[in-house]
Amino acid sequence: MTNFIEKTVMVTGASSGFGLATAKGFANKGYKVIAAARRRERLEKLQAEFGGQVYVMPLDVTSQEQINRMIDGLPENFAQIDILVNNAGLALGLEPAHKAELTDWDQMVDTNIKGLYLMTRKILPKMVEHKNGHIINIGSIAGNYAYPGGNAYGATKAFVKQFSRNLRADLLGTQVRVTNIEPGLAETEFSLIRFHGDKTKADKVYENTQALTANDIANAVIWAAEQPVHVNINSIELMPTSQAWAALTIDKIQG
Ligand code: NDP
Ligand code: 8X3
Repeated sequence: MTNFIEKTVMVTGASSGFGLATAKGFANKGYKVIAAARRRERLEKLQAEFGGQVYVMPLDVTSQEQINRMIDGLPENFAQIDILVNNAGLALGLEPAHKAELTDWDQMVDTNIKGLYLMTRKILPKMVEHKNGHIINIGSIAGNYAYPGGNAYGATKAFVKQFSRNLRADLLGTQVRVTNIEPGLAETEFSLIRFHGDKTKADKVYENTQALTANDIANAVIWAAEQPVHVNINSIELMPTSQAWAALTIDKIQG
């Protein structure tokens, strides 16, 4: 551990991927970290690495009751959250809309939209009261560009984009900052979850290419957080060099 900065960052989805890398990145820089996710045992490993600098919060962000109880129950030395990284989220399925599972859509909406706004609404008032805070949301390029099978997932990330912008409009004059990080292809457990545990299918997504890493996203989050307080990074869209846009497609009548 390096020098201890008296700032507290809360990261949701800190048990894997971007969230884990972000929690570690902040902890390595000396921040106090509240690590939240459903899988407590993974969070405990993080705590074993950093000790009392990390507070483990077993939390399902879709539950308002859990959010209220956990945030209200924070020990005094973690109670003032300076930075909230709303990272918990997931994609489920890559089927076209007419074949998609409604339960998958429900879970994506409950986590990526509702979980994100419940967390924000709970933590924001204290930030505004203290005239200090930073909400960093993890959106996606899927919120900017349509792709086959992106249907509800991309729409949840479009929500994250516009919610982030509208937060900025509401928070003008409060000194509270808002940033939307929009990554492209990044290798984490994301595809394993998307394909309901099918590892062969998940591995294929990252095969023969160089995707972004979780650390690349953590670096973007931490960079945005560490800009001087008069600078608000509205959004960062990042892709691996190996990813770009495709042409629009046209359905031709077969002659
Ligand atoms: P991972 O699957 O590796 O991590 C997802 C994290 O979200 C896990 O820690 C998981 O923890 C947590 N999570 C999921 N549901 C809940 C819930 N209900 N309550 C609390 N935590 C939850 O994927 P990534 O790191 O890749 O994904 C992180 C974010 O980045 C997501 O919002 C995703 O949409 C976004 N993203 C990912 C991209 C990619 O290509 N990987 C690109 C662009 C955006 P647990 O299961 O323990 O609760
Ligand atoms: C994750 C990136 O392109 O798989 O948000 O939707 S993508």
